[in-house]
Amino acid sequence: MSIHWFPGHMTKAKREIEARLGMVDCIIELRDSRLPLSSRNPLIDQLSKDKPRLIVLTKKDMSDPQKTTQWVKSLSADNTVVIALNLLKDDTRKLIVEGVLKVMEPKFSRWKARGIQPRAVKAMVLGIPNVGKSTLINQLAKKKLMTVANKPGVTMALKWANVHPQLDILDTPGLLWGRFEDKDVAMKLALSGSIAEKVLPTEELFDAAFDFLMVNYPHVLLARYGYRGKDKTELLETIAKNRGYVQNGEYKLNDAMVTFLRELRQGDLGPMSFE
Ligand SMILES: Nc1nc2c(ncn2[C@@H]2O[C@H](COP(=O)(O)OP(=O)(O)OP(=O)(O)O)[C@@H](O)[C@H]2O)c(=O)[nH]1
Ligand SMILES: [Mg+2]
Repeated sequence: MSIHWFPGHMTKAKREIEARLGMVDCIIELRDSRLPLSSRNPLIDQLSKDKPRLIVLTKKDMSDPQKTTQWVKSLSADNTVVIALNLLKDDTRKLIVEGVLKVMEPKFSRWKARGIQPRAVKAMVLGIPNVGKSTLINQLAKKKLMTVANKPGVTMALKWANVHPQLDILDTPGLLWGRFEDKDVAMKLALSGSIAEKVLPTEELFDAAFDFLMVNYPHVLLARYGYRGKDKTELLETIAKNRGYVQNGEYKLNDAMVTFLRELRQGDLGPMSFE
C-alpha cells in the first residue's frame, strides 16, 4: 500500500512549529490510544528534543481497555508522564493540568533556584491529524475556542489559547510524515481516520482490516453485521443485502466496503486496539 499525504499546510506548519519551539516550556503529545506506536510521529521526537513531555493517549473509549492499560505502563518513563483519556467524557481539564505541572516539576525547581518568578506554563500540543488536539484545548478552556471536526486536516494554523491560570497552550495542525516506509503503519493511520479518505486505496484497506479482525476480534462481525463466516466477499454481500445496496439485481460491494471502513473508523464495531 503506497499512501502519500502531506498537504501544503503541513509543510508550513512544521516550519512554524520549529520557529515557536523556543518559546514553549513543554510538549503535550497526543497519540491515538488504538495505535500508540503508529500514531507516534517521529518528527515530534526530533522537534521536542529534551522538553518535558506529557503523552496523552486519546479516544480511550474506542480502544481495548486492557491494551491501553498496558500501553500507559510501557510508555511511561523519566520526565514523561502518560495518561489515557476519553477527552469528551473524562475530567480532561483537571487531569491535563495536573500532568503538565508534574512534568514541569524539574523545570520549576530550576526556575526557583535561578530566582525566576513562577508564571503560567506555555505548552505546545502536537500530534497526528484528527487525534483530538483542538478538542483537548476546548475541554481545557471549557468553551469552543478551536474548530473541531471528525476528519483530518481541520486545524491549518498555529493558535495560542489561554486555558487556565497556570497554562497557555498552542494548538497546531496535525502533522504526518511524508512517506510511510512501513505499510502497516500507514494502514493503521488510515483505519483510524488520520489520513484523508480521498488518498486511501479502499480495497487494500478493506482486505487489511478484514484480516486483522479475523485474527484479533473475530466476534465483532457477528455482533455488528450478523456474519459468522470467514469470507470477505460474503461479508460484503451480507452488508449490502442488509443495507439495501443493490442495483439491477447486483450487490454494490464497493458501497458495502466504504460503509464497513467508516463504521470501523468511528468505533461502531466496538472498542478495539490496532496494536
Ligand atoms: N470518541 C472520542 N472522540 C474524540 C476524542 N477526542 C477527540 N475526539 C473526536 O475526534 C475528532 C477530531 O478531533 P479534533 O480535536 O478536531 O482533532 P485534531 O487533532 O485537532 O485534528 P486536526 O486539526 O485535523 O489535526 C472530533 O470528532 C472529536 O470529537 C475522544 O477521546 N473520544
Ligand atoms: Mg485541530
